[in-house]
Amino acid sequence: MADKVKSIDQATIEMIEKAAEDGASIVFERAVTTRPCPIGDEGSCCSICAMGPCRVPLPKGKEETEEEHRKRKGVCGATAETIAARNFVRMCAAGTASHGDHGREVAKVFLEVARGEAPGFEIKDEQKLLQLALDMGIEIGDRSNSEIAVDLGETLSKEFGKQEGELLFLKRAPIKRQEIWQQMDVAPRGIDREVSEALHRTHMGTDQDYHSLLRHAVRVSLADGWGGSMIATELQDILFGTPSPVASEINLGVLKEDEVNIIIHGHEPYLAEILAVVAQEPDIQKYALSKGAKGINLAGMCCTANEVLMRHGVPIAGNFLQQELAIVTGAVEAMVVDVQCIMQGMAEVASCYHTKVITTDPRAHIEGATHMEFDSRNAAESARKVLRAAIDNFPNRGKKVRIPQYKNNLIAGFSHETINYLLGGTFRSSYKPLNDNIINGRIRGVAGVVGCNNARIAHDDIHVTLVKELIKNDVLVLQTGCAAMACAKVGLMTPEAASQYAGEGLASVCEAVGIPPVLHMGACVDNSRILMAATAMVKDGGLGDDISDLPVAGAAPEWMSEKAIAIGQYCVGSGLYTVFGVEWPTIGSKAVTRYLFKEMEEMYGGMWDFEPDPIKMAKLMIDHIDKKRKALGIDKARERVLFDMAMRRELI
Ligand code: SF4
Ligand code: MSK
Repeated sequence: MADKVKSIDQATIEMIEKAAEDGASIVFERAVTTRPCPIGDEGSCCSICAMGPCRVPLPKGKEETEEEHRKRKGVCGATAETIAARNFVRMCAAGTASHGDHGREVAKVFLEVARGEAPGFEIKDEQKLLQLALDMGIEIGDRSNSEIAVDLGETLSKEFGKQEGELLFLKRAPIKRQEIWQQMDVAPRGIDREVSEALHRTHMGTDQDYHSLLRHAVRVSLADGWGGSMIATELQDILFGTPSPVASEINLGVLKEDEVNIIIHGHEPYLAEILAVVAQEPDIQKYALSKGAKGINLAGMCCTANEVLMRHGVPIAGNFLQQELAIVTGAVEAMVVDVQCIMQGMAEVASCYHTKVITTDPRAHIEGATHMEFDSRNAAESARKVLRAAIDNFPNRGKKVRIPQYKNNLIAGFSHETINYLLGGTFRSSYKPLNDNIINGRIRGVAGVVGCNNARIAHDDIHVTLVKELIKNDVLVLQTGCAAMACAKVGLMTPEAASQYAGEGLASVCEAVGIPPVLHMGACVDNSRILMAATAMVKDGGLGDDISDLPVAGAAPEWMSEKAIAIGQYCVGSGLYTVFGVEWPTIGSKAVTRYLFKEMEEMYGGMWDFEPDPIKMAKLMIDHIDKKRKALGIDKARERVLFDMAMRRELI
């Protein structure tokens, strides 16, 4: 994409230019020099045994005949359908494994805290602890929080290795949804079991019917959304606090010229949580002063950023495609990383500047980085070591410092519980006011717009264009991940954005409640909050009896990771219409693509779609929302909506 726009974000554009001046090789350049493989792109390459790799691409430029289609086979006779479906299942399994391993680590730290073995942490949300314990059938009585927490941690830890039965959180879904999962035989048993079975099924010569493979793709992905991700979100909330609205800032302009800049990047929030606390210690502050800095400036990147933003208001330096660019500012003393979405290229970029890339997780090492392993049982000391290393690096800053002066305000912290409270008030916490405003047509529907950035397309462009189009059409938007950051950077996450960008109906509701038209719900694992919000909408009545009845749609317009595919598949398997942009990984098989895009709707009520153009994508989502409104018999209500002040006062 040499001649194409690389980003719509001015801070990013300036740093791409600076990288070229400084001779640093970055992702935007590699995306030009490393072209995508067209066969892998369509899911038509199999490399799971040493008789391959076998490539079975669609014929280019002409329709395939039956005879040609039958010839497309690997050495073992595997069809293009089997190959595309196997690749798809493996993506779902990798996504579930990643979120699952995150959830497992949270459960481990949670148990250490409950047992008094991790002195740096404590249980912050007692109410959520008790509520979740009750939901899980754990005795409360006059037992201490620690005793209850140990039982809860052990119960949820067992979800990973469980061999029989069903995941406990499936019971949170609407009854009708649970029945569909039973009928389709896709209710996951244990998180690890489904991942392991996915790898077995897709081993050479095992499951070779694409229907059966794709059914397991639902099962393993549900083990992400209603398993690993949900466990991570729930236990993190209890441990670190359930997010509530918090103001902060976003973009590379949050870095400070005269302070030690430390970026926390990755996904698991423990180290970031303790860094935020320890950075305030007088000794550490004094140490920073002794090295000539005016203070310590913590900023986040990717989903770790979302976690500490939601709970502490720590500013965000940028999203996925900005990680190397933060280093290019020349002002970052340490890039502290844990797991997932960390580009190896950062280590090479860092070698052009003074930045130390510090890996902290035993599961994720990077050649050329400094490894300083985080110890949850001695968290404060781990954090101090990292902070001292960053401070020691401050005097090494070179002359190549230039921080782009772009940042924007945002309000984040819209957990499922917070939305419930904001809409319903303290004594009647409920989604009913949201449902009522959907039924009366002021809000047309709800969209979840989530996922990554992708260097193959213009950074942030599709997110922002799509979300602006949705809110203009009175669709309330819920966001997580890097998608949320893209929209925050252009000011869509402030209450003022309602009057500026939203349609009259949505704006009137946002103004009455005092919320932005685009709500930040957290990190990628927090897409489980969107499942809970959808379930609450069903339970509070008036919008059907299943998630698939809701006027709701989902999208990951700039996706790139396997986790995004797992998220999409569990959304579809939970009844949601879900559109992806960039590229579609099964187009090498028409049958597999038809199964995902059409046949799944008959089975699960949700379906996949693909559209790279953001305006067309918005139209697809709005058409789906309108289709659901019609089925619910509420399509006429929107025509009657008028907004005088008296009506506005009655909105909530
Ligand atoms: Fe080729 Fe079959 Fe081996 Fe895949 S499993 S690489 S299609 S021979
Ligand atoms: S960090 S998974 S690039 S959203 Fe969750 Fe961003 Fe995608 Fe990683």
